[in-house]
Amino acid sequence: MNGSPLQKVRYEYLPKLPGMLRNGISEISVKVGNPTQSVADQDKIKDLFPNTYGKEEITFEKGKNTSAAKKQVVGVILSGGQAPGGHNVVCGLYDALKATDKDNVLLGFKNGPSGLLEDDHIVFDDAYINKFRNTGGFDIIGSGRTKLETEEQFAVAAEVCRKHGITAVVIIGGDDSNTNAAVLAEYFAAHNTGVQVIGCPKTIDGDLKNEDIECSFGFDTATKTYSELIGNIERDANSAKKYWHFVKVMGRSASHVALECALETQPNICLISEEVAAKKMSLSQIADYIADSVEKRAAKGMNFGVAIIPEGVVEFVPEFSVLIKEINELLAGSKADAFNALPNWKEKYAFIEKGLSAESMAVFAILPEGIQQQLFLERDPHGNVQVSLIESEKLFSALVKDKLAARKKAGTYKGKFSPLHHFFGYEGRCAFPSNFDADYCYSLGYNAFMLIQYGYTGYLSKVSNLSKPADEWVAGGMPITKMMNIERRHGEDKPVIRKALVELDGKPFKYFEEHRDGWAVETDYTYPGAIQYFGPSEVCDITTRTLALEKGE
Ligand code: FBP
Repeated sequence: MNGSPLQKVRYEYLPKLPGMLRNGISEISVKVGNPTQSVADQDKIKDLFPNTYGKEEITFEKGKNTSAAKKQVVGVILSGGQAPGGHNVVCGLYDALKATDKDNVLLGFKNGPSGLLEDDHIVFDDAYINKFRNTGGFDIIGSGRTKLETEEQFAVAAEVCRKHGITAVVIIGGDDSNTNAAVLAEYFAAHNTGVQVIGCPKTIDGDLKNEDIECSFGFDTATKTYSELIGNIERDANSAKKYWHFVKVMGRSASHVALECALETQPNICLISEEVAAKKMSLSQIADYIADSVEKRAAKGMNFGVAIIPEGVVEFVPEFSVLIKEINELLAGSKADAFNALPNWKEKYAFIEKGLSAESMAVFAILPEGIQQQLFLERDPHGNVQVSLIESEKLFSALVKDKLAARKKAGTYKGKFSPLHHFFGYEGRCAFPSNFDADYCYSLGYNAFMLIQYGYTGYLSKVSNLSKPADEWVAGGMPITKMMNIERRHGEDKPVIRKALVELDGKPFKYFEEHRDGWAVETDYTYPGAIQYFGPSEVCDITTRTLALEKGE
């Protein structure tokens, strides 16, 4: 088989399953737990999911397999952004399906949910699957962000399933995709299609987590990859002693990725968006907070440092989100054409000055020109500012530079400030999965098939006790409706899985809060190094600091 040396040996890696799934398909029985109810808005969710609501939590255990013998034709979909380990979910699903009956069939719908709607699929076989074992990426079938959410789409999906005799669909995705998996399961049940739907929790962002999902897959590998890079940068900073590095990390709105990287690397600064919102911090206050560290370190002769900036932070700065709303309003509909027709930035600036409130203009005016222009140029198909494209690492370093210039004038600061900028996101999403993600994902896929085989629908493949060695992991399933509540989305009440932001009273943040003042002025960097695939278990199999702290370890 072709590939790099690591790729070849990773093909051979045998992922570890939870103890109760290790004795072969014939030795997996089901323990049915208590009926469940949704985390909030029980009556409304029950009304919306009459066929799938309130089902029992289930756990697999060692015992005689009592599931009915039935030929299974399963379709699998990868949905949304890439996350390391996705291939192994497919491999685990395939292996369990084939071990149950070699005539079972696994179809992979290509390029995300649209593959199901367009009936664009491949049929997996050993030769194809084996090329993807324990590798990163989603290129086994591709992924996409089409949402499966309308009745028309569900009807098309039902027809595609009928055509191929599909008995179950597995959707591997984040909170939205799993919400949609629950809605699809309900539709299939209500229309007596006989097609089951099972979800699997994916996203590097770590924001699909709750009392049932300890972590989404991919978070471990992505944060280890970013932490390796941040650690390397810290060592460079501590060697050269001349740059301040501003590192933006992916993670969308939540700051789980930034926090985990901070716990792994002990940088001088790490912003946490959820704290910025809770304290209603302004851009100027954030800049002062960072400048304080720069100044204190400079006073000790350390004109270098590392600051981690979470991708979504600017959305959490109250004055900035007002500014964004006003800009969206300013360019709504045909007003955008009038703006775009203006010949140069000077005239555009005058247009903006006229249209924004005095408060928002004051915020706009302190932004570096590059960022000001980004706010007006990078717009989504609805004409809204694409906040995720804002180069917040450059924004904050520019604001800090201004603060330091003022402090220099006042005579309080005498150092040198040379900032460098980095954005780590795509670098981590397709890394070779860590042993943890390789094992977790394979288990999720294997387990998803057991849920199918035992006839469950509207369930999420659940593997828990993850901070312990894999043989102590607990495999089972949870009705997705249990994780749902009603939220306002696009002006309508919708049943959704709640996004998990960083909890400011949670143990990971508390640990960070306790230590960060020291990290800000000292140089207490830790260097995680590259992910290790072979070697002692305490080096190779350990998962995140976040999970360890959450579990009180
Ligand atoms: P998911 O939520 O789909 O898992 O995607 C995560 C993510 O990597 C975010 O961290 C990031 O903001 C976004 O995807 C980037 O999206 P795209 O791949 O479309 O550039």
